[in-house]
Amino acid sequence: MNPSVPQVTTPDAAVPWPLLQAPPRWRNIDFISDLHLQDGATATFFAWQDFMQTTQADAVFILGDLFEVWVGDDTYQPEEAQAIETQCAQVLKSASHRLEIFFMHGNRDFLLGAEFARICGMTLIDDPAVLEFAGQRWLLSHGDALCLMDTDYMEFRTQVRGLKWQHEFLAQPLERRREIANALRAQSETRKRSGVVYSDVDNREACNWLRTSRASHLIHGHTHKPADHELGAGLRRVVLSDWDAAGTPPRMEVLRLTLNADSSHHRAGCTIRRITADLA
Ligand SMILES: [Mn+2]
Repeated sequence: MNPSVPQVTTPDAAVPWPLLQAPPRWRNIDFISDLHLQDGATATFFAWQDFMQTTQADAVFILGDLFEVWVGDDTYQPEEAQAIETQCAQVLKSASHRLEIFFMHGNRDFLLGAEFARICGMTLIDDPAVLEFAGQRWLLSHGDALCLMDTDYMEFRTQVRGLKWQHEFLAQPLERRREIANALRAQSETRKRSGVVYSDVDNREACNWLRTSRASHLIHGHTHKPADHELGAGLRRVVLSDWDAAGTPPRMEVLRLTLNADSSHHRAGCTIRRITADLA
């Protein structure tokens, strides 16, 4: 067994989610989500590429929606050099030689499969997953599974995360899958324009998850509402920002955990910071 590779274990029956033990050599861990990369969004792609090439972190956790849409690993055609899938695969693969990359599915890219992850040199992790770092537990999630008030979406989510739906969807020709995905995105755009108020993460359920995993912090994305919420009883919900490097002001934020210089992994001690990607 290679001790430099993080081990995924389930240490006790009480915690139903995978536990990821950070190796002792990790000093910095970066979290990003909701980049929504797609053909044409070049400013955000280049900002992210720079970040992946230069970050000082030992590990990068991508907590979902790296891609705006993912309709199957066969969208990756390496001979299509300009396609977003090809460009991202190159960035991930080259970064994976100097740091660990973990990928959690978002609601846009939940069909990203083991084969593409392998090509990119990244490790797929479940949603949620528990990370042990700096003597603490950190609960990681994309966040959409916690938006309980949006009952329509929760129903849709249950359906599309099921094996039967995924099997049937992936059996369709690529062009048909792209059409379906475009129709779904158009529907979601119409809903957005109609001024519908998007439901947020349910704090009570977030607390339940935190207590179940015996973690103090939940780190998630999805809502595009970066904030640090105090949930009481020492529990916190830390929300990542989405990325838009062409926005005013540009959004390209990284959440970084840094082990305090005087602490070992067995004693609590790390700082949480939000930094812009070009300073990571
Ligand atoms: Mn999302």
